[in-house]
Amino acid sequence: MLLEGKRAIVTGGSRGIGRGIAVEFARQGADVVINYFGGADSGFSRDKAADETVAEIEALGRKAIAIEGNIAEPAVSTELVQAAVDAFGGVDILASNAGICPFHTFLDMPPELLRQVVDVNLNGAFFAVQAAANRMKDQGTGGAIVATSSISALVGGAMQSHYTPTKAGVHSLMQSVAIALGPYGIRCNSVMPGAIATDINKDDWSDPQKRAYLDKRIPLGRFGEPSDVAKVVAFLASDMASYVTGAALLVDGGLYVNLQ
Ligand code: RM4
Repeated sequence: MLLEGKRAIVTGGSRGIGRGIAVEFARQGADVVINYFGGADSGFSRDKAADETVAEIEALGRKAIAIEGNIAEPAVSTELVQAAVDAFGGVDILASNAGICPFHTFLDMPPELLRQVVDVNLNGAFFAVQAAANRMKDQGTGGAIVATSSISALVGGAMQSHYTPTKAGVHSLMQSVAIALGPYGIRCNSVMPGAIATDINKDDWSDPQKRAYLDKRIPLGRFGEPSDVAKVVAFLASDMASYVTGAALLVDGGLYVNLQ
């Protein structure tokens, strides 16, 4: 029960790593507002994933609220904070996690696709952090922010030239806000997940050759699960990490260091 009585927001919290984080937060004793994207063009069955996540959290005996919205819109972050205040009385933890990676070749990258990825992954993180941090500052009791960066903040990807700069950006954002928010007792860190099997890379890794190659490259010998990342996020969000801020933690089974 690392997060007993804490009030958390998780963006991109209905599926993938975000869902893992939301459920782990609840398991550790927190109530959770999850944000999810279910717009008409999202291609995802809108209420199902969010409903399932809410049900999972409630089954753990915690409260959960699901709020639909594109995190690229600053108003969505304001709404998330308001929802946490109305339902739980405040915000202690933000997991800024919403992200997209529509794999695409570089030379013919459409400007609109680049803008969309930057808007969601980087600008969206900025807005969420800003809104949550203002509330935490007003509460006067500190807080913890953990962003989902990526191994892709450190290494490139031919099909991810729009995406990897946003993950480096999220890492950098956490470094800057760690300094800006330290005086308010708000800790800001990021996790850098490696190869975690979720919807975001389902198509990319449907190629058995690519999967077999990655399997070989990961020293721990397996792809990660959302829960592998979620446990680390919960740790960084908890008082166990009371003197950790501005840090980035790889959660990749050793993939990054396995260069040779
Ligand atoms: C990651 C990394 C993974 C990929 C995801 C979408 O940060 O590159 O391998 O599956 O992005």
